[in-house]
Amino acid sequence: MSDEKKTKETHPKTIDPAAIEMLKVAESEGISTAFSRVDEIRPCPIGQSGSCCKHCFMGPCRFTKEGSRGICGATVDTVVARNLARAVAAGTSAHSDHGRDVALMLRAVAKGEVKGYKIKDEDKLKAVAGYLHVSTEGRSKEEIALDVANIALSNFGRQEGQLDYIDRATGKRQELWKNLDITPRGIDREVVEMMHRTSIGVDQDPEHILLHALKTSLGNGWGGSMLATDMQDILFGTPRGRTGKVNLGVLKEDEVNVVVHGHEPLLSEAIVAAASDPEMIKEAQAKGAKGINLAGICCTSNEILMRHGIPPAGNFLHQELAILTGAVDAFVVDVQCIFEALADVSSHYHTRLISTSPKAKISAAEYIPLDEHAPIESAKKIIQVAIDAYPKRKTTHIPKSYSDLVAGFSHEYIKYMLGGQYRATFRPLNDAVISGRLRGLAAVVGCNNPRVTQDEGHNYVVKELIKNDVLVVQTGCGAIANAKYGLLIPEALEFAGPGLREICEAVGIPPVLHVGSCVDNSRILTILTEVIEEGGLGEDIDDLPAVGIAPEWMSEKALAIASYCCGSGAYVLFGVGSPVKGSAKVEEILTKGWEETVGGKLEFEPDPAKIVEKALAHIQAKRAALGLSEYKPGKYARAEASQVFETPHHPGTPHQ
Ligand code: NFS
Repeated sequence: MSDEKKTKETHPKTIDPAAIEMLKVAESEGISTAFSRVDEIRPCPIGQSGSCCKHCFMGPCRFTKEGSRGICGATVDTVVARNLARAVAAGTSAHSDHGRDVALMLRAVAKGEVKGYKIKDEDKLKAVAGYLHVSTEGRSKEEIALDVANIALSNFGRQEGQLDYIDRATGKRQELWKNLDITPRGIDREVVEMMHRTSIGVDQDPEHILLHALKTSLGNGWGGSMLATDMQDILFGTPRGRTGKVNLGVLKEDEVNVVVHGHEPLLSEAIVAAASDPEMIKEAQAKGAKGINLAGICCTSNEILMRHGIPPAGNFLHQELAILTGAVDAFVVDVQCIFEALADVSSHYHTRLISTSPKAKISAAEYIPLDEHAPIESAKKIIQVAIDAYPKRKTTHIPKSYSDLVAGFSHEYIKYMLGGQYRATFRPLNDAVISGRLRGLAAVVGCNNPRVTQDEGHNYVVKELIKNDVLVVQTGCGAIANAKYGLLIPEALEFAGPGLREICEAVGIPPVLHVGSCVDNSRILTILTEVIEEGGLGEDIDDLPAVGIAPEWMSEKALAIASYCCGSGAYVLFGVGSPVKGSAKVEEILTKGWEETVGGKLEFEPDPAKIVEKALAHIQAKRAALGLSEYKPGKYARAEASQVFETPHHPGTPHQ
């Protein structure tokens, strides 16, 4: 106990120089942030381990002793399983409700009801129409898009049968899901059933509860999230490689700074357009600013970074820090991962906090709702608020730290990079893994969590993996984390092992690929499935020398992602701590149990060094099972450590 206490009080807050600088500002101005509040609130050890049942008002029942029972007689195993299952349902609902809104927007655009938005990516539309069996012959893109949107919407409320994208999984996986009866029928249906089963006195078998958690989460990965990704690509364009910058240093002293935070690109896309509108820029100049500077936080930032190169000002734990610079004129939020504390922090500055979603009322914020029929008009109103606020700026403190990055690695773009325009293929990637140049693949994703040092886990894990010739893809706040330390640029190959370096140099990609926002983890499912279909690496995702890691997770969405990755066959390692520590039985179901039934498993391992060890051991075991040549470090090392990139010190290192 005392050990645990000591860790919490003494671990450094962050490894990011920009954050360190801003935390000094917060301290000197007496403003609390998540970094300081985390010291004031100790997590309840019973709730933290999943051993508190609040599902009825006879309790809450806290399970503190071996063999104790709830008032209804529930065992701790049932309760821990229920708590995890509910988190998975909540996470699934967040991603999927986002997907629903995108489908509704696509339908409105197809009907010509949205001023300023049109279907941007016809190739993607046709590809998606193919998955959904919508005919394209001789039809306008609007006609196709209307069918696509309607079918997408039908996936949410479907009562029987299966989600349309289930067909996109390998044949073997589809068969497995069918046999286990975990093929999701309708996205909403599985979430509702999960809530029902975990209410008082229903499902009382931990394994059975968690099987439905898998089914629910598969409705996220192969449903809500995958639909969100696809419809966003159709509407706003499929990401392609582009360069950008990241961290608080992207804020500008002499321009109107607008920061967007949240998740859905439906409004932020319009804000990108409005911020470059010559009329708006003229307005800004009339107030003495040189222009309008747009930046982002969290996943809405990833969306506009991937498609427009708009710079992230930071990840999850940077949201308050951005406002503390005193240089943010408008801080615009939609849904998810938005600290309620933003209202308090912005009250110390001239910053206008603007909420935009009818789903998320923020008492102290101004409300400028997204007008679904005229998003650009809503965006202009928001930019105008920022322009009007600009002259009221007081002292500012913008850290100079920023780094360069490359983003935009949709699965389409990765295939294009590997094979070219006409032969887009994963073949070179498969061959590299088969020959042992690449040891394997890893997806390192997820949040920041102030219970651990910000970005330290992300940075350590990814650096170790690339050193060991593992190609890394990243999404969400993890991608922003490592972008800050220069790992998302080709210069990061200086940290890569010789085999990975050779492949990346030949193809012209960095060793760490930014695949997008958290709903874009569905792109990773597509990549893994296509890698399998390319041949030579087994029959299904659980055959691949690949792992999923979330070193600093905190949200229910992360648990939903972990579950669908496991359900799809992946080995997933989560850092920080275990939300199922209260039940050895549940821990066993998530590891041994799931490995036997679905081939994937979920393990919680707080030590980043052990995460890397376990990941590499898993990759090695999968290589051996496939009969691949044993990976020999150094086999492909060149005589001298020459580099294609001349910069001796990569410019991505955050500078103070
Ligand atoms: Ni993902 Fe994106 Fe970030 Fe975590 Fe929150 S922004 S949906 S939940 S904190 S990675």
